[in-house]
Amino acid sequence: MNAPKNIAPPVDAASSTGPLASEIENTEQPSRCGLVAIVGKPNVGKSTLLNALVGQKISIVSRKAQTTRHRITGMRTEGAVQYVFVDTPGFQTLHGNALNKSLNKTVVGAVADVDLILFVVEAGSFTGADEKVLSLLGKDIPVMLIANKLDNVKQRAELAPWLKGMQAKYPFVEFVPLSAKNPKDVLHLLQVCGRYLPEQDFWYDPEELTDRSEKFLASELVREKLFRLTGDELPYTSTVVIEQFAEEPPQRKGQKRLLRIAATIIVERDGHKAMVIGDKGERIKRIGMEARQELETLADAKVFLELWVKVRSGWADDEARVRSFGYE
Ligand SMILES: Nc1nc2c(ncn2[C@@H]2O[C@H](COP(=O)(O)OP(=O)(O)OP(=O)(O)O)[C@@H](O)[C@H]2O)c(=O)[nH]1
Ligand SMILES: [Mg+2]
Repeated sequence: MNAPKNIAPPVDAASSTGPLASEIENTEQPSRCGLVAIVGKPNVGKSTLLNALVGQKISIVSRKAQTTRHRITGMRTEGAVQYVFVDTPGFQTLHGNALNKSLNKTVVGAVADVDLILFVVEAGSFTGADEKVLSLLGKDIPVMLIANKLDNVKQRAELAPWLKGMQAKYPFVEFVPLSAKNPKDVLHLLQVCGRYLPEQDFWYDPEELTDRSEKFLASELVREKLFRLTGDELPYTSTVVIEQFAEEPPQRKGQKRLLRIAATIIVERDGHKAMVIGDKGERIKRIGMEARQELETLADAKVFLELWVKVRSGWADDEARVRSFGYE
């Protein structure tokens, strides 16, 4: 087994020795640029980590599994280094329906041809679902173990034997226990990732944050609010389709452009539809309001957002429907 090059110190020590943003910036060096895929089982904090690494929320997050359903690219340029991070859906091991097959296809596609893989688990835990994801990773791309949610580990000393056990499972190039919610940990990880990127010119304009369109972000924000404001049953059986997306220039100088959006929330049953609409339409109103406000900030535009709900039973089992709703 290859010995790991580095076992990152526990988070407290890492925080105090972590680099400052100014230390990462060094324009004298040749430019580096590369792809870093973030993979793991559902709900381990991959999207939270992507957003923290990019420094802007571009991938939706919820406490429920199966939040991310697409490959989402987020860029960050610091000095001579351009990081291109790829968030992926949590790898599904439970139900083999058409939606889950599509999610897994996205994961498998995303780990090919990258420069580095961040394999995310919850610190101190390694289940069959984690094992399944690890088995998808070949041995020719460097893989870092990211032990996330370190803030949930009360006894830090217990992590050392767990990390040792992890060494035996795969020749990880680095072991990084961290909390995706701790900015110092994230900056430390960013610096470590930079070492694995090849010397080459940037692919994107340094100002760019994502390759995803405003239309896509709009549908994702509606889905996030839907996930956050409804019960546990709904997420697995719902999706959002943008029916209309139009951009209008500012009417007068000093005003913002206007995005006129109509979106349909697709659910599987009439009972789910009632759940989304809520008492006197309260819930759907709130979903729309929260999604609109966030999109206005993200897109720096005025947004009109109209929401509808439709029942399409069995859509997640129907391959053609799954594709027509925008999944791979
Ligand atoms: N305590 C703690 N919670 C975290 C941390 N990182 C993420 N979370 C929480 O974990 C939950 C799942 O986060 P996500 O980022 O949506 O996880 P994911 O792996 O992208 O999930 P899927 O897209 O469904 O596979 C959310 O409630 C996050 O707030 C962390 O470092 N500490
Ligand atoms: Mg996610």
